Formats: sequence, C-alpha cells, structure tokens
Amino acid sequence: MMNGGSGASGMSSIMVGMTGQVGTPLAIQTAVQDAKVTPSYAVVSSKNDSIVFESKNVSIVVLAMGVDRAANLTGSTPPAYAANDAFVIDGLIDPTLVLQKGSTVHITFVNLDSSAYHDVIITSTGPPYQYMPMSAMGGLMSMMPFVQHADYQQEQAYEYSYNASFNSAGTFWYLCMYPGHAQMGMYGYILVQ
Ligand SMILES: [Cu+2]
Repeated sequence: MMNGGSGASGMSSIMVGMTGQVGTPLAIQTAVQDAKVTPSYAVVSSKNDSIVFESKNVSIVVLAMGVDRAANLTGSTPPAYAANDAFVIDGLIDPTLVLQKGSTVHITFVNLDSSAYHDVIITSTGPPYQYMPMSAMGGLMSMMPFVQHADYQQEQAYEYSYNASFNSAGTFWYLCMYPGHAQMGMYGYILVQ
C-alpha cells in the first residue's frame, strides 16, 4: 500500500508538481447558473440520480465541492458512498451518466470547493479506489490538471475544459484524482450503450 511514511514524501512532491494556478477564472455565480441550464437532449431523473443523453455531441458542466455544499446547492442527498466531496452535474449529485456509443463529451469542470483542489477524469477502472487512484488507473481515458479551489471572498472560481470520447459501449467512471478523494467516494458511474 502507498500509505506508509515513504509514500507521504513522494506524494507531497507530486502534489507540488500538479497544483498551482490552473484554470480559467469565472464568477462563482456564473458557474452556478451554467450548471442549472440543462440541454434539451439531456433527460435528467432526480429519482434515479441519472442523466440520459440523447445526443452524441454532449456538453456537461461538472462542479466539484464538499458534500454539504452539494446538498445545499441541489437540495438532494449525496449517495451514501460520498463521504467528503462530490460532483454536481445538472443539479444532481454524482449522477449516473448514460451515453451513446460514439459520443464526444465536452466537459467544463469548475471547482466550487472553498479549500481543496479537484479534477475530473474518466476511467474504465471501477471502485474501490486507493488513496493514490493513479495506481488503479489501467483504464484511464482522460487526464487534466488539478484546479484550485474557489475564492468565496472574491466570488471567483476556476474552470478547465476538455473533450472525452466514448467509442465503445461499456461501463466507466468519472472521478477526482486528488489523493484520497476518490477513495472517499468522489466518483460517479457512466454507462455507454
Ligand atoms: Cu477532489
């Protein structure tokens, strides 16, 4: 396991290398408003905590934050496995995303946490995840830098965008690569059919 003493110093050097001023600034209010705009091709079910996309050209806004903030923002209850941090997509917490094979997803990631770095990546490797999820990333399909937390005094957040392609049917997950976050349940499920 990677949780020993020698792993800690190696981890801090990785974190120094991967954090910093990453992401484009935007107003927190803008991010919250963007997240409330659901495209016509997205069928959002709060009952199933799922979003079915009826287009192969998909755009999503993925917000990262602590579970309490997510519950306040959405008015819904985080899944039981989400211990600390969560994603909010189209007003749902860690929803299952149902995509069509051959889809391209334009991901706009915004960190709305007040204190922690986050990112969102796609993998075909399912939970449980280790403290350093990199070690279980045989199925990594996308990568992005960690984005700094929001500044609630200045009402400013940071975003980072990229495209992910799903060329084969199957099961995938989106998760945060920051050490410990996926291990503590910062992930959601993707079904490509
Ligand atoms: Cu995170």
